[in-house]
Amino acid sequence: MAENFEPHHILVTGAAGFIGSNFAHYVAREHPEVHVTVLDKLTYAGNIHNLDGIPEGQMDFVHGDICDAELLDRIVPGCDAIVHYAAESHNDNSIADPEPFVQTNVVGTFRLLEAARKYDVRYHHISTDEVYGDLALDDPERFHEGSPYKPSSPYSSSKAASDHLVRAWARTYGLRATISNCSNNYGPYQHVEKFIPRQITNVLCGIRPKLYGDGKNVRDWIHTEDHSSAVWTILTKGEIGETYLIGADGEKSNIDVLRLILAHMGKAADDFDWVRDRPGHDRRYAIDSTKLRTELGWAPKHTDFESGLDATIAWYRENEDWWRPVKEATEAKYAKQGQ
Ligand code: NAD
Ligand code: TDX
Repeated sequence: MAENFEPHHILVTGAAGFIGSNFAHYVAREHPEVHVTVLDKLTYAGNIHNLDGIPEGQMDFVHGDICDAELLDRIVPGCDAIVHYAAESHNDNSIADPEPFVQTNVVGTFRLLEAARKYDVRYHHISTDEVYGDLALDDPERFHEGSPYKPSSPYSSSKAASDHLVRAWARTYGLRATISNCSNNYGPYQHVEKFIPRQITNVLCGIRPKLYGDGKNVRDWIHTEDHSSAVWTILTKGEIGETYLIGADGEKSNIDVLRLILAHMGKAADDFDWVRDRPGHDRRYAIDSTKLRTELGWAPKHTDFESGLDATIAWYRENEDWWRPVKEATEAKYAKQGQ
């Protein structure tokens, strides 16, 4: 195991979004001695209120673009680590309009790597299991650190490109970098464009949930808090230059997840619409996280998906003010796509 790294001041990009804000809350709660600087462009997916409750002295917020090299020159030198979450993150959007994905996910990562290299700052890269493509439903294999890259969508290919940049910067320039590839996250603050919050808020609005294709596609669900603890573990104990896969053995078909949501919200099992499939729709993701568990001693805490889902449903019920302002526009966009 590598020597422990003790960060004092972390730059967290994209922390006004879903997973980054959960990580900022996690650090503020579990490691209050660490200062967090958030850099976020506040795109449609960012909401500064996701950071409400983090004590002022522990965090500062910079509104800006990761592609802005001059801005990075001002904020990176004061930090001893960068944890890079900022991204265009939604597959369906990447199919409708891929350009922002190349700009933010590829060019933005390049700018951050250059800043990390210039100021010799430790860098942790947040990526996705989607870079490995998909698995057949009956394949006994799961993704592992040696799986070949085979991305399917403009989103996942832009994330794959960014992973390759990080590997090259680590090998060629000796950048102190690590990478993690995580499976599908769920929990509070997730945008209503994504599968689980879309269906929960549809039910709350009296709209029938929408299921793509045959509903048999499988995702490997992990609670976002477990993703945060894994990233913290890799940042502080991970071996420089290494990649770690993050997953919590949460494989479920979309139709099973939807039926759980319907049951937990008092709806009939067939109270949803089948809609047009996503072009290029990945069939199944599944993560083998043995390396992270055995080498770094990490384990997930939220191992009961149904109780995590219940808590997530309760969060959306209690936080209608948070999601209501963006719900209508999100559904209008889907309606145009026949989804
Ligand atoms: P999100 O869309 O909820 O949030 C993205 C955040 O990045 C937003 O706050 C947005 O304003 C910000 N941002 C976008 N472009 C920016 C730019 N150019 N400069 C600065 N900020 C910018 O995304 P998420 O679901 O929280 O995903 C976060 C990261 O985790 C992404 O890198 C994603 O690829 C990765 N990931 C997500 C999942 C998942 O299930 N959602 C799983 C594995 C990995
Ligand atoms: O309305 C829907 N109906 C439906 O059946 C939506 C929005 C989705 N789906 C299906 C498509 C997928 O099989 O549900 C599954 C999950 O869809 P998304 O929430 O869009 O997630 P996914 O495409 O799997 O990607 C997510 O996990 C990996 C994140 O959005 C990525 O950022 C992450 O890298």
